[in-house]
Amino acid sequence: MHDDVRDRFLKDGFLFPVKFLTADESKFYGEKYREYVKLYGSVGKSGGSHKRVRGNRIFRLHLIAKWAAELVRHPNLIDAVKKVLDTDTVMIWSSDITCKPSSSTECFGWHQDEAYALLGPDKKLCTAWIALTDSNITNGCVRFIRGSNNLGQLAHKSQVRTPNENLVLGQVVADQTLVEKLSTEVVNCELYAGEASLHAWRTIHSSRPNQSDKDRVGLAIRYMAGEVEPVYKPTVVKELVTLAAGSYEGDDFEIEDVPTGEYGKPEWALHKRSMDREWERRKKSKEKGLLPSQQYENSKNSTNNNQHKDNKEIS
Ligand SMILES: O=C(O)CCC(=O)C(=O)O
Repeated sequence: MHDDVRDRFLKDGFLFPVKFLTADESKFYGEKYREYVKLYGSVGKSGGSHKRVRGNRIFRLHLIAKWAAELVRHPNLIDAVKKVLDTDTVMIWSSDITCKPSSSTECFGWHQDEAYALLGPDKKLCTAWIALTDSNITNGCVRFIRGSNNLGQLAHKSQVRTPNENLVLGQVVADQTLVEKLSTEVVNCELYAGEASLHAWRTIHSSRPNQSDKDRVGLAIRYMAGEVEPVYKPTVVKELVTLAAGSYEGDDFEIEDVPTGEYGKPEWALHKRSMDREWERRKKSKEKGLLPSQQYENSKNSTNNNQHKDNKEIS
């Protein structure tokens, strides 16, 4: 059974639906999320009455509320993660709320999560996407390319938002022809609220705009096994991570405390410490030119320079 689940995950690059919550639990977590938005959400600069959480409040919800800390440690979910990562130690590198408001043009371009994290080995990391509302074709569910996790690490380029493509993330797979070639392997990950999907670190995925009249909301949790390390050593910045199962013997990460309350001073302080560290890591990685999109630009420039040099020599 254990091997069967992992084999399928390694072959396809995803697993769903993972039905890990009871109906009551699903209702409880949905209500908790809506309460969080009521308390900490805000309307956008352009006005309107639609509230959503923004900025740092999108991230690491599991540090600011006991209910979220329990959700990301749900035994059924952790069991599934242990199977696909083949590990007893499960840590959480980050978590983020992905809310697509009703009738919004927001979408995600085709990407591998690996392009955003600079962590490895890839088979020891995965994303769990928990549906806090139903997620389907109409409201822009996540889409996976079957088997793309076995294509290796792909170059990513930066892509800016345009009126036609309101991209939430700034990096997409550079070789869009490859993505088009694989269009027959695209699988829509439709989920009911309370279900989850798991996808591999190198699975190419994206999602389309929400064309429904209700928000589509997920909580994406980045899980990793105990042996995961930053790709670049010495570590750019030692990040804070959550221990969800087992024990951590390494020295690359610092383990975060577990929140005991809900949105109190100690919880927000815990959250701020981790977020500050994360932003420092993002800033320093960018300064050092380590982002995949920066490396892609550099490799393009050096190819151009070499071509230029070769031309010169020829003439
Ligand atoms: O929520 C979405 O539509 C996409 C999320 C995503 O790309 C991710 O969680 O890795």
